[in-house]
Amino acid sequence: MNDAICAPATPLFPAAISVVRVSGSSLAQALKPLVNLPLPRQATLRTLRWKGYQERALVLYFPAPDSYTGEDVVEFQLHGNPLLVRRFLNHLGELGIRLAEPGEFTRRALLNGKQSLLEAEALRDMISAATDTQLRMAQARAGGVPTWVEEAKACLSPWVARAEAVVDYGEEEGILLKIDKMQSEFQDLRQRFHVEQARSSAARWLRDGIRIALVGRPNSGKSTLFNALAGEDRAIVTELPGTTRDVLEVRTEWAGLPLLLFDTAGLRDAEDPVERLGVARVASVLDQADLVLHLVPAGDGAPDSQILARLEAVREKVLEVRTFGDLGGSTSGVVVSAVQGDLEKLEAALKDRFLGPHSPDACLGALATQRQCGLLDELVVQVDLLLGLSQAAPPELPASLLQGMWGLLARMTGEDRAESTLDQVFSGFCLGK
Ligand SMILES: Nc1nc2c(ncn2[C@@H]2O[C@H](COP(=O)(O)OP(=O)(O)OP(=O)(O)O)[C@@H](O)[C@H]2O)c(=O)[nH]1
Ligand SMILES: [Mg+2]
Repeated sequence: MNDAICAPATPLFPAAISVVRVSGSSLAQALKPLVNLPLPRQATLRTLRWKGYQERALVLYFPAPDSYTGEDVVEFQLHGNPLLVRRFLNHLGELGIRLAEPGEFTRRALLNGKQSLLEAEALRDMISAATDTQLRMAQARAGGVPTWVEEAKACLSPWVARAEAVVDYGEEEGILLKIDKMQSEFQDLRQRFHVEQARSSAARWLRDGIRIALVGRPNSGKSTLFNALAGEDRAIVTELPGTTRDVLEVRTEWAGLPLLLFDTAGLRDAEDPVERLGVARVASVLDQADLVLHLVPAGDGAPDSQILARLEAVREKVLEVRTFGDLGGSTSGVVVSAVQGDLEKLEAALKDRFLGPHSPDACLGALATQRQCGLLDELVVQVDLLLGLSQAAPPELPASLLQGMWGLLARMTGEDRAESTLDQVFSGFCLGK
C-alpha cells in the first residue's frame, strides 16, 4: 500500500502547464536522483535532469502527514507538453514510482483519515458536474460529513454499547434495556432520517439529471418546446407535419433542473418511409425516459386515442402537456405556450414531480448518489423497526437494529473501509485524483 505512485493531475493536451503528482513515503529519498526537494510548501524552481532532458519546473513538497493523501506528496508543474509528461512519468517509473490507479490518491487520503467517503464522492461529482446546480450540490457536499450523520452517531453510540452490554451480561448483572426511553430518544432522529430521505430523493434527480421525452402528434409543438427548454435553436421547426424524423438529444439546465431532452417524430401512421422509421424510433425513447411529456395542442379536445394506446405501457411516467396555450382552448392542466415563453405550469409540474416540496437550493448538502441513498433507505427501515418494537422485545432485537444502523452509518462515511465499496466508488475517478 505504501509504494510510491505518480500520475498526471492535468489532461495530456498541449497546455501552458502540466501537473504531475507523486505520493508515497520517504519521497525525498526516492526522488533524490532527480531533484533536491525544496522546503515544504514553497513553490521553488528546480532544473530536473534525466537522460539528456532538462526541464525547468516548479516543485512543491508537502511532507506527511499534512498533504492531500496524508503521505509525502510532491507536485511538479512542468511545461504543458504531453510528450514531456510521458517521458517524465517513464523516468519516475525507473525510480520505482509506479503509475497510480484511477482515484488512488483520494483512496489513500481516505485510508489515512484525510477525508470521508462522502467527501471523496463529492469530489468525484465536482469533477463531473455539467450544470450549475450539479456543481453547487457537489461543492455543498465536499465540506465534510453532514452534521446529521455526526448527530446520529452521537445519539446511537451509547445505545449500541448499552444494548451490547445487556445482551452479553444482562441476566447475571441485572442490567435492563429501557426500550421506551430509547424510543423516545430516537424520535428526533427518525424524523431527521425521513427528512433527509425526502431531500435525497430530490437531490438524486438533480445529480443524475432527468431524462424527458417529448412525444405527440405531428405539429403538436414538440420541437418548439424542445428548443425553448434547451435555450437554443436545435431542432428544425416548420408548419409542415412530420418535420422531425430522427431523435434529437440535448442536455440543458432549465429552471434549475438538469435535463436530458429527447425530441421525437410526430406519432401517426406515416406514408413516408423515412417518417415511418422516425416513428419507430420513438419506442426506445419512451423506455429510456424518466418522464414522457405527451404534447396535445390546447385546441385539440381529447388526445388522440391511438397515441394514448401507444403510451399505455409507460402510463405511469406520462404527463399530458397542453401546447399552443396562446391560441386559447383547454385551460386546465399543464398549459404552455412555447412561442410566448409561457412555461410556468410546466416548471411547477416538473418540480412537483421530481423535487416534491424541495427547491433545488434546499437540496444542497443532501446525500445524492445511488450508494448513499440506498444506505439512507436502509437506515429509515431500521429506525422505523426500532421505534415499532414492543416493550417486551428481547434485547437481541434492539441490539441488532442498533448495530445495523451503526454499520450503515460507518459504510456511509467509509469508516468500515469495505474494499468492495471503495472499488465501486473509486472506479469512477479519473487518473491523478
Ligand atoms: N402559436 C403557436 N404556435 C406554435 C406553438 N408551438 C409550435 N407552434 C408552431 O406550430 C408549428 C409546428 O411546430 P413544431 O414544433 O415543428 O411541431 P412538432 O410537434 O415538432 O412537429 P413534427 O416535428 O412535425 O412532429 C410551427 O409552425 C410552430 O411555430 C405555440 O405554442 N403557439
Ligand atoms: Mg418536430
